[in-house]
Amino acid sequence: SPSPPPKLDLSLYLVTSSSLLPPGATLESHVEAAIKGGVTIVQLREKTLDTAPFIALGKRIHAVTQKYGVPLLINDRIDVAQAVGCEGAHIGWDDMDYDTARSLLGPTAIIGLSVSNLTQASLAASTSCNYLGIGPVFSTPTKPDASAAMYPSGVRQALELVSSKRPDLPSVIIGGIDSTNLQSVIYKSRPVSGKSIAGVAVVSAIISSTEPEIEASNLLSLFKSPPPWASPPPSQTTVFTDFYLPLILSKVVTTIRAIQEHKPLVHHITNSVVKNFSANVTLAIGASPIMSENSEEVGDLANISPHSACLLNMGTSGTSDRELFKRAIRENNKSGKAIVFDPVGAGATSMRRETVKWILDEAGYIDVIKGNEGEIRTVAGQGVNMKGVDSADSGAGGLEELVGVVRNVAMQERNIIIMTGATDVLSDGNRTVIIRNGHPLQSLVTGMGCALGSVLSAALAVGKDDKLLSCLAALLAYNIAAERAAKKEGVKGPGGFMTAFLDELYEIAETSASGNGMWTEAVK
Ligand code: 3NM
Ligand code: MG
Repeated sequence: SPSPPPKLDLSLYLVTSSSLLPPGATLESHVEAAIKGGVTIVQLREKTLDTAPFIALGKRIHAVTQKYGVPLLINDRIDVAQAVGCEGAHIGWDDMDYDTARSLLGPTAIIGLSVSNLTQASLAASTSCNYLGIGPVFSTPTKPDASAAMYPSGVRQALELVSSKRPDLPSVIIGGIDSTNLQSVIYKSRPVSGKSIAGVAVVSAIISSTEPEIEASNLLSLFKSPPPWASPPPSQTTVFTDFYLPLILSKVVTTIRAIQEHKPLVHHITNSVVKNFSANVTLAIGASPIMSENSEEVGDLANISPHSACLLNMGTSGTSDRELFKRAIRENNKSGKAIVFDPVGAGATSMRRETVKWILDEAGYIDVIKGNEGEIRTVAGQGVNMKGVDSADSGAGGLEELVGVVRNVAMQERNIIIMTGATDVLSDGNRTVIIRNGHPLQSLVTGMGCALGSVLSAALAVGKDDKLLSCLAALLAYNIAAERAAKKEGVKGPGGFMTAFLDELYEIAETSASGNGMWTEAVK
């Protein structure tokens, strides 16, 4: 009996566009090289070809794909697919309807449908099509007339909807994907439950490349490997109780000891108000600060040491420097170094709101976002009125509501969210911790909030195994240093408090390193 058709492998899906080939290249040789590099399925998408040359090209490309056992699909044109005799077709919403296409191509043809929004996702999942192409993830010059960008958050919603209707239906994502953003898109689009992405579809990343085989091989290996920043997800949802306190306190000590041992580099891209204080805080905890806003060196800084992290603070003029932000995020993503993002004054102006949205949607993966209530609400997409960049801490909806906001954003961004205030809330989406340590004087010293980012970065630079616990350790050390400083003899206000705080942070670092007991204060 004939062997069953091979399982559909969508891992690396090449969509063609002859007009984007580099000078001198032919589509046949380019497709062949890409298949050698790892392309698992090919779609011939040639929008400007007349019927006869389209069929002729289809036959030539089919000869290539058949040599490697890779399926060939035709975009839009069911008649061309029939004439070529290839494995199927990909159709959009302006093309022939699915049922007619299926009846013409027969039950064994591979038919894929485009999905650009939730309505289409729902309709497509109610057909018996073989796969979905979800996109555009980002807006792309390759398809200027495409629908609005969905971004990873929109892709995830579509995947969740599809999973609930047709759990067996695989999806690929398309639109603006290349080797610099592939892993963060996959990571952030992963549905909370249900089926993950079956593959990535690209046009320009491979077609415009002068090294299609190398490019395809690189894209496939990026798709197949976990991203460098990923830590294994916690095995279960944990409610921290006092039962965990000894574990947490020992984590504080080991984290600070590791900072002392490795002296991690904290690359600050931060605002001009807090540079000096942040550098001093970084030194006091035992790490090594560098302040640089030069995009030429962010790559070197991300690779200079096995222990480093990058703090991105959106204050003052840095806000508009998207090129710098993007390079810093992507370089640190690539080397698996943590990025801490402080969306200072996020809700204050439309420029800041847009920058935050762009960072989350497009720039790459952010490990930790730390901000006050107004800033985190802005990150959550809630409209908030912020007058300045000082902490708001209104707690308008009560603690339970704040916890909900923090947990939801963490779940959505697949990262850690820290909302600071008189009560700090941190969550990785699964585990949520509420901390009440600290002192009111903290809000009277400028840079106290920003410099927490420095200590978080230092902790993450040495503790990637459980990032939530590393952040918790940093937050506790920071707030308990503040409590001790405020109680210190002679501290009458913000000025004395500021210098006493640096001393106490230093003291905590030193005593942790020497293994002396330190936690006589209650963790609240
Ligand atoms: N379809 P590139 S986006 C062919 O959203 C195509 O359905 C899209 O090209 C969709 O990889 C797109 O060069 C173009 O960005 C993707
Ligand atoms: Mg179409």
